[in-house]
Amino acid sequence: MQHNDDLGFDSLAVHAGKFHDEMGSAVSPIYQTSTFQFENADHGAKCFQGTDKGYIYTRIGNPTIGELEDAVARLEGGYGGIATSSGMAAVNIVYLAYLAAGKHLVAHNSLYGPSRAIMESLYPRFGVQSTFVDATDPENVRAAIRPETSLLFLETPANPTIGITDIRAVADIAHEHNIPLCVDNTFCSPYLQKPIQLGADIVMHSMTKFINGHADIVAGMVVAASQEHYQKLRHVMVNIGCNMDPHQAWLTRRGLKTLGIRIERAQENAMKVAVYLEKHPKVEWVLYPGLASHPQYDLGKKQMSGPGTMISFGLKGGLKEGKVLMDHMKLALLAVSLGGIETLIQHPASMTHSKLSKEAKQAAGISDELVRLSVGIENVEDIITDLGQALEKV
Ligand code: LCS
Repeated sequence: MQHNDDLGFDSLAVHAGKFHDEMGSAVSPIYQTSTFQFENADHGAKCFQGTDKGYIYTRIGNPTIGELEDAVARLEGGYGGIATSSGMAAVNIVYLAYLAAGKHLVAHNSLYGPSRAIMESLYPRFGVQSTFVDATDPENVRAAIRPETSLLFLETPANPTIGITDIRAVADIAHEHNIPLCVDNTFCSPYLQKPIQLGADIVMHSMTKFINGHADIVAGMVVAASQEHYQKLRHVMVNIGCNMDPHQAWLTRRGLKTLGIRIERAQENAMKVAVYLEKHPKVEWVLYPGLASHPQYDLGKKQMSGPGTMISFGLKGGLKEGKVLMDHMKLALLAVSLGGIETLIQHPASMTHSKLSKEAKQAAGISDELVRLSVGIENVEDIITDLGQALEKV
């Protein structure tokens, strides 16, 4: 599975993973099948023993899903990919592969809500402990490590605080302690950030976001840097049964082809929107990795190839003002999720992070005035006009 790619990112995004099709179709067909026929009993036995690479059953492997796994793994520079039914399924197979009764997770305190919430509500039932720290200072990660720590987990930039963590610094700490590091690369996609090159052992994605990019799929991916990690993770996915469906994989593979150009356009828009918001009298602060005011601006420039399309900003006022803004947006959709071609706006305090206690919200840096914007590929003048008219109502 290891490749030495000399193709550029966009060329790989279009072509990587494509398998030979006897009909010569330009686009790989969808193998919409749950099971595969063996030629005879011996062939069946060899497939199960692994001495023949033939397909067996779609939960275990399928050519359409395999094409997507191969493409994303190559874009991330990893050994192999494991596609999952959702981003949360990807998070869970990483947790299940490396955590067990008596083991301990150290993670960044600002994660996508459920990635953290399950560590507090579900995993303690199985004897798993966790510590959440502000990993934007890697020394906090070092200080939280215990003898039983068996996984480090980061999200950078983090959802929704846009805090940036130094992947290389945390990977060095992880490896000093012989602990694997997983990075949730959802906010960047491999187009903007390659955690494996920075030392991560595992990368995961909600492909619901940038990789598919069209807001019509829920999907996840785990990419392992080595064969050892790959086998461990695939074993969990196959046995938990959180595999992707072939049709979902085919649509996601199609979306992936335009990842680079979608991000370029949305990122160009996001930069202009961020500059506009920073000057707006009703906006208290703006967090965007492309603005010099971002606290980890230099680190972002170093480890990401562009600032991305996600902006968080604080409205003067708070909860009430945030809701007024939401209610007056016309072009931007008032919706959760991110990374699609359409601009989405949401208010974490009343939406994605509403289940967290006040203290947990505070610890994760989520204030009542925080508004999150996922900038799309529309004409930027229209996005700015929309924000402008809604801000006037606040
Ligand atoms: N990781 C990150 C960074 C995410 O933003 C999300 C979803 C997930 C994992 C989970 O992926 P899913 O199962 O939804 O594919 N983020 C969402 C958000 O910010 N709003 O709605 C979903």
